[in-house]
Amino acid sequence: MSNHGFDSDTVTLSRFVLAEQSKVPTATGELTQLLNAIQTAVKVISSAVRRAGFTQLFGIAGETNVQGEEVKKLDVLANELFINMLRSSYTVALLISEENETVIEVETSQRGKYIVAFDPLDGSSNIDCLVSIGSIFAIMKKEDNSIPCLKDALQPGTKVVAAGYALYGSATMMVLSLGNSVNGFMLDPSFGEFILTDRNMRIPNRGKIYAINEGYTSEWAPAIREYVENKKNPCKGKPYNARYVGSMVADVHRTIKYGGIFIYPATKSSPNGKLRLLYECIPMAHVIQTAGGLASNGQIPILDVQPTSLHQRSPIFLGSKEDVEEVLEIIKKHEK
Ligand code: P6P
Repeated sequence: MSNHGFDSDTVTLSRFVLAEQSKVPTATGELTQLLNAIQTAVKVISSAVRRAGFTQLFGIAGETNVQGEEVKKLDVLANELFINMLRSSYTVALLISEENETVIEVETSQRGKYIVAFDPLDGSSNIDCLVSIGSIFAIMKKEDNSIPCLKDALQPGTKVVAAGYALYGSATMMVLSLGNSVNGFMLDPSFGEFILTDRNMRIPNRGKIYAINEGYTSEWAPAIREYVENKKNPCKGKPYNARYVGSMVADVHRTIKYGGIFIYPATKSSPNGKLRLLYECIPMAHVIQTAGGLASNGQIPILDVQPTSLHQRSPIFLGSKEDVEEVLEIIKKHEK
């Protein structure tokens, strides 16, 4: 008998998180509430990203569209959505955003026990050519009852309780790591819910793809040049494929699905790399490590790095365990 094409027992993201919450006797439900707030922000961003082309949402802030309405840049809209949805979830004590120079405070009456670092719309420079972009987030706990401040934001990735991203690609997908497993949820626009499509995502132990911006080859350290050369002209085996979207969420998602490595190294012009530690490197490292891969800054695991400032950058080597170990060995060899 037809179910009219609908699954009468579909596992939505909300249902999945509730089920995970029920496994933790001390759970208060705040994390579930927080993740639902992020879900709402992502659903609106997804809709805005898909409509951007028609209503010139991606225009420069301050312009008006054909209806004479004030248009906001998509990343301004995305940032406001994350802030408003999270503040009104009564689950967060402090917010850190790629778009805000300082920490974002939360009214005392609205505070909860979590801290969220997020990049509301990463890769937004790609929106005008319709390349996939994403939102990235990491969730930590406020460790004490003091007034929330900068020190609460500067926690190492080992303190992250949940992390994930939304990918606004050919479909909109949320990938969520709760520390024990990574699960992927596809947005079904026909009824506006994220449906579990990729249960317990695991990254292959080794891949055949390397992702790095080779435009900076002249600025790389010798170890990076040696590694990339080995991928192109290996002493044995076949060369790797080169893939680089230039949108971190798209490059990382492909790396989890197919295996391989994503690298944004230190360069002469960016001696600490370009990607931000708190809301790009740490969340992606949490997802990759929970999925069985590795994420390093070239010296130590990304999750072990002690942040010292909100917007600090970090080199990142992320992906399949054997691929990351291979580049780290070459880095070590060059340090001798
Ligand atoms: P480059 C996008 O601007 C971004 O922040 C990341 O999403 C992406 O991985 C990186 O920068 C691309 O940087 O220097 O290769 O253009």
